[in-house]
Amino acid sequence: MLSAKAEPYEFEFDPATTALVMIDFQRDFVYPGGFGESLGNDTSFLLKALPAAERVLRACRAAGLFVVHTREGHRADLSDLPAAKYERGRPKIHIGDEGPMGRLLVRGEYGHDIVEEVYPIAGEPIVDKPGKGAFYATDMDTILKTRRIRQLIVCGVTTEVCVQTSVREANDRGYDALVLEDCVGSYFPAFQIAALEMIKAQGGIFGFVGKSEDFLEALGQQFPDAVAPASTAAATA
Ligand code: C5J
Repeated sequence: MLSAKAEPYEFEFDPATTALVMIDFQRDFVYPGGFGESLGNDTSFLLKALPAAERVLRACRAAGLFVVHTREGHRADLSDLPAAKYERGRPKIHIGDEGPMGRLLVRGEYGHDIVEEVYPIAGEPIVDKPGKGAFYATDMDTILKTRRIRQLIVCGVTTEVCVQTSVREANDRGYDALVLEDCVGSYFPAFQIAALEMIKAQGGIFGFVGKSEDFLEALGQQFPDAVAPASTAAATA
């Protein structure tokens, strides 16, 4: 069992039963012209989470951890899009309308897909979800239980919406989740802080919060090569 510095206390995890969950790193959220911007948000805030999330993803791959990605989006015919979600925010451009990256939040469109920096590779399932939570109307729980996963390391966007909803759902299903605070992003600095506080309050009411460097240090106890910077790994190979 490895132990990573975290709040409210150390996060203990067994790499064999731990999955990295990468939530909604989609162009529609992190780039201008997508769904996030259609709701009036400044997307540049979310890009801050990408470099650390990419480092964690590379290390987890090298250490052999199971990796799962999620995407929020809808069927091309919008048959799984509730009217309430379509109308909410009274945006000028709605889900399903044509934008500069294709139809907003529609599966198969360029904007719906994951950004290159953290793009899934073979063996990493992508869970397409119609809602905010990774477990609602998806096979996420089946995928994790089939691999006997019990602990989750969580990166993604946005902190107070899809990340937090997914962590709450994971908690109710018996998983322990560690949210890496520098690997999650919000359009609202105040919500970033509040969302992370909520997770770790009351003794970790629905999870743990830590920093990527502390998680990587813990992972490096068992897999030193996996967390070594690329140049160091090459020099020692
Ligand atoms: C939102 C998400 N913010 N992925 N989705 O609508 O957090």
